[in-house]
Amino acid sequence: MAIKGSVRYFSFEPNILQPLRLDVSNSIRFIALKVPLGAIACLCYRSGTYFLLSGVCSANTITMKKYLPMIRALQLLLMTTVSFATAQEQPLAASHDADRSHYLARFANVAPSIDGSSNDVAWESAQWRPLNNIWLGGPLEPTDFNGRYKVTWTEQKLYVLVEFTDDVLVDFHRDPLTQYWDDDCLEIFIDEDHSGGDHQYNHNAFAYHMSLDNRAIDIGSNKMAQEYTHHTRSQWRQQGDKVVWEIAVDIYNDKYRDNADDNQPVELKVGKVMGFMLAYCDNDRSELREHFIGSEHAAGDHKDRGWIDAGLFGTLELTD
Ligand SMILES: [Ca+2]
Ligand SMILES: [Ca+2]
Ligand SMILES: [Ca+2]
Ligand SMILES: [Ca+2]
Repeated sequence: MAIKGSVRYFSFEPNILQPLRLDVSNSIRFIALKVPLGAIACLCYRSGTYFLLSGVCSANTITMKKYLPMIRALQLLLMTTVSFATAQEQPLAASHDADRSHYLARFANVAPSIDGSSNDVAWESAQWRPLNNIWLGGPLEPTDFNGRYKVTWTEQKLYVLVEFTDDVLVDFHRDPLTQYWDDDCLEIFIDEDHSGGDHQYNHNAFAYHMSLDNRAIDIGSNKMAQEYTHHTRSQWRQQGDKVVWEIAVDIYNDKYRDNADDNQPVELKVGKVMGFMLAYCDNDRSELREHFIGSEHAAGDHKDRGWIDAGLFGTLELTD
């Protein structure tokens, strides 16, 4: 017997099974039927990767206490299958955290002018997304920081518009390569092939730290901070109580070599899928940044890992 269909949880206690669902990638289908204790059949298929529990029994005749061993067995099997799927069939999905955002970026017939004004036609049809996940720091007042962003693209470049309120703008470290993350700065994370994975000392992905003086800094393959300002064009302006910041970014793949003179940006096309994420380091008056706010949800206690792990990035899909 094989069953395919939408996700179905045990109806009598969904909050028990919900955590199991959260443990795995969205792409792994999970199907559970009502089963009698002691007669559980769990099968994992290579194609489609789903669970099949066979048997017949009315769930409401089983007490929660009796059901727990089955749930634990299911959890174990679920995790085993996730590992199997990672290796065999789902390398992209399993390399990312669950529940990543998916942004559909519309093509710009006319590229936005990078001038700190959002009155370009290309921005009119682009969707706003919030920049509102606190990765470091306590609760945040909207006047301290709040922000949102849009993305559009041409064949040559990706364009990012960020609009935010930050009550105090600071650039304490005037050397762009020194403690740049403790000044106010906007981080743009790009993983050209949506591979996920480590990018701390390589160019599997880039994490451009855009400083208030429009420079782009990331760690190079020599494990030192490097300037990549030549990958970007950046301009922001204060407009009322908001900063409007536009950045154009050349997209490089993981073959990029520091100090080589023949690196070529990738040409962008409809249907291309990249890893993408934004973050803002907000410092107003402290030695270290006071808040770090990202566009993606970061689970667990260790939320500041986007600069190492491209699996935290969201998905950016280029559309027409
Ligand atoms: Ca503009
Ligand atoms: Ca602030
Ligand atoms: Ca990559
Ligand atoms: Ca600030």
